[in-house]
Amino acid sequence: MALDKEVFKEELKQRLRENYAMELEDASKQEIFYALGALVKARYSDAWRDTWKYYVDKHKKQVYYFSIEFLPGRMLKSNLLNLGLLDTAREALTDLGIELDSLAEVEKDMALGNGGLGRLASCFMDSIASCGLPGNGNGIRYDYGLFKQRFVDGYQVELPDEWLQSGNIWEIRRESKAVDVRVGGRVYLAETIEGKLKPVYENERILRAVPYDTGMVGYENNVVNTLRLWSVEIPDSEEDKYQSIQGRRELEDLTAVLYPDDSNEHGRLIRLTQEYFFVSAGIQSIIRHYKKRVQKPISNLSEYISIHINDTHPALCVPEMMRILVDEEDLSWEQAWDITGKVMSYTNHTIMAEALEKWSIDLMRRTLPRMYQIIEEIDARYVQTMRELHPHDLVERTRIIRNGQVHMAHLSIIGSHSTNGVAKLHSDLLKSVVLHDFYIIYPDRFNNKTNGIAQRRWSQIVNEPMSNVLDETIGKTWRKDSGDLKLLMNYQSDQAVLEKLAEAKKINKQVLADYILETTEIEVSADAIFDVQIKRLHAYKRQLLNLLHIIKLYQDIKENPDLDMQKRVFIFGAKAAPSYHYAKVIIKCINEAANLINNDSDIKDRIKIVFLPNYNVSLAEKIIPAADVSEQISLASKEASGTSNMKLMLNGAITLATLDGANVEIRDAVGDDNIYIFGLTEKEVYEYYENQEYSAHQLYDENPIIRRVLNAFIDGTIPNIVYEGREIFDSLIKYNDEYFLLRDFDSYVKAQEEIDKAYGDQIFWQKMSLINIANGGRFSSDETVRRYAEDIWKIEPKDSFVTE
Ligand code: 26Q
Repeated sequence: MALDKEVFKEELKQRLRENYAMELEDASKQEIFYALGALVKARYSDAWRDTWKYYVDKHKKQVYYFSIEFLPGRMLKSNLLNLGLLDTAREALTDLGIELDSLAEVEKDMALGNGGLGRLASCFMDSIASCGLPGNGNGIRYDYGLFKQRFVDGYQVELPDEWLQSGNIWEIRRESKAVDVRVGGRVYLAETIEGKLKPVYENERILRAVPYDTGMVGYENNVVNTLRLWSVEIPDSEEDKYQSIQGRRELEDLTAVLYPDDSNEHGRLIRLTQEYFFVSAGIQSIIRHYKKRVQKPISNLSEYISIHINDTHPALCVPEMMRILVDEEDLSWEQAWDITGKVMSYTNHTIMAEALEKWSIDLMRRTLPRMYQIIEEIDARYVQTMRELHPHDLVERTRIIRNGQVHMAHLSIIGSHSTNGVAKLHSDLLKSVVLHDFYIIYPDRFNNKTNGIAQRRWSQIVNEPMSNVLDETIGKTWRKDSGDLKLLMNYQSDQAVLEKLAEAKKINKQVLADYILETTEIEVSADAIFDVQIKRLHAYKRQLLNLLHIIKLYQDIKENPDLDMQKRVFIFGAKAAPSYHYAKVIIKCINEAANLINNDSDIKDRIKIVFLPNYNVSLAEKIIPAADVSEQISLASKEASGTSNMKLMLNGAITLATLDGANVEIRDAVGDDNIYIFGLTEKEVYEYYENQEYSAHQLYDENPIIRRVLNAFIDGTIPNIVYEGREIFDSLIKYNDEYFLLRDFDSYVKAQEEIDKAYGDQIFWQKMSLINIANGGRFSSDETVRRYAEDIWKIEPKDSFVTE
């Protein structure tokens, strides 16, 4: 696989001549990027075909990961790294007077996801290939990814993300693999000559689903799996039905945009059609492949295929598989149901009630009539079976169709053999609270799979200075096996190593400081603590608690101008769903507080607020290596796992956290002395829910510091937020502070004070940082997908490889 630097240069020049009829000297960055992309793609195309052929020839069981979101970000450097070409490419380009990093910036972020769930799917794609596991992704090729965020007068403004404008080098359109998807119309059952009931469709619309495949390149193992994303088109046979421009538009809109809401379901018709579209296309193409290539009886399907439902958005996998097995493959209902349950597995990513998907019967029946009939049958049989085994009310609470709605989580659990949460605490809460009823019925189906991250991307690719220090200190094996980061524990008292790590961090902070200056015109010092909160904006994640503390610091300094404290830069990155009013109010308030504080000469640069616009994967890659403090401050029990917490610790940031999601496991990994924990525990939160004795108003009345901070929102201290400040104030006082910010405030402030003190002792701080890096390896998504493979999917890695 190795490629000589000189050969690399020649090939690049050759591609430029062929594709652009150009010499290197005359080519733009854009053109060089595309030539390089083509070169990289050519390097893995043989392995891609061979991998596919290997799975077919060896009758390998494969998993298909169905997800309505994938968030890979940029792929150039990751592909180069995995092909073992990163150093060669960098050196070759340097010889040609080109900087790889600036070339890589040409690539548009592939942002076909909102946040955690979509990014997790992409980390899994990397790890599945890197572990040599037979697995593929199935999703939607949105023409527009998640909106681009700008700030105008401190308000969020959304702009379209035109990521496909100059083409996408990584994808291959596979017209020959297109399938038809039927929606709308009416379906009734008619008797065939053999006396069977078969569905007859009337007035339905036919959508053509065209797949675009992208190679998922494994790390130095010659494995290339497939991410298949579907795009809608109008089939030739339907051309005459779409005479009007408007009719065409409506259809073509189906895969035009990603829904930008990661926490609220809106029950929109297009969304439901999107869900069915990629589910039906995906399952049809799996079955077609099975019949054509695997060539085993359909009754053996579960021995060769496993389908994963990533949150409930692809829950229609269950009835769609039933439809194909019963309507098209002529299996009995019982046999089809048995197969479907064995094939399907489901991950839950949230316990927030408002994010649980439900569709009205009416909408479901109108949009997907055959799906609705099948769901009704599943529901009726579920009730019939369970009635004999469980109390009436338990069966009623857990059935799929209830109160005029179809419950997608119920469908996913009932129609699969495995339901998992994404961190220990989250999985326990599913069993004890959120899905407790189902746990009584199906105790064996519940399990935990703690999330993980693509370690190579989130260390080697994004943080070269740190990676070099690691190489010098513990050798290079950690690059392949992140468990070897543990070796770093032997150096926790080695002054020289601590200093080198600190220097690496300083370099990263200076790079970020330069970026901050360039994009926001705010000057920050790389000597300050870089305190980072990066995630979607949501009330439960409590960015507002962070802001309350900053306001307190501001007021402290105003009162005592000589206050002794470490310099701190508070860095935010967060998009709000366009329809999420309260989240947008918080953005405005952070931006106005930033204006106030950054320009107040009394503050003398001791605190700065930087809200970087358009947080996405690429921006995360800039921020994470430069972070000193990782803010993971959600109300305990609300964040299912979190994954930026893992990325930040791996890069040596110290976690400041509630005992929520995977923070609990991070604490277990680094020990109490190397993390700052504060706030209510999940148990205490639930106790408050039971006793209903929380009074935010009382805290406001009794605590002068809280009072002064909150008053800053309504007394003009923070300018330009007359309405927004009032809304914040009311949400906390009038509406009793749903997420217990004021209850956790004191303990948060205390933890922040400890951090301030700790940073003053650099050796102490650097040691904590080292311990965090050393223990980051346990959160590798390689490990996570191996557990899915063994416990749930029952798939095996490709046996040992011979590298050329
Ligand atoms: C549902 C219905 C209608 C429209 C949109 C949605 C929708 C879309 C996206 C609901 C939820 C999401 C995304 C959820 C998500 O990202 N959850 C996060 O998943 C991460 C990976 O497991 C966890 O680490 C985070 O804790 C969790 O919040």
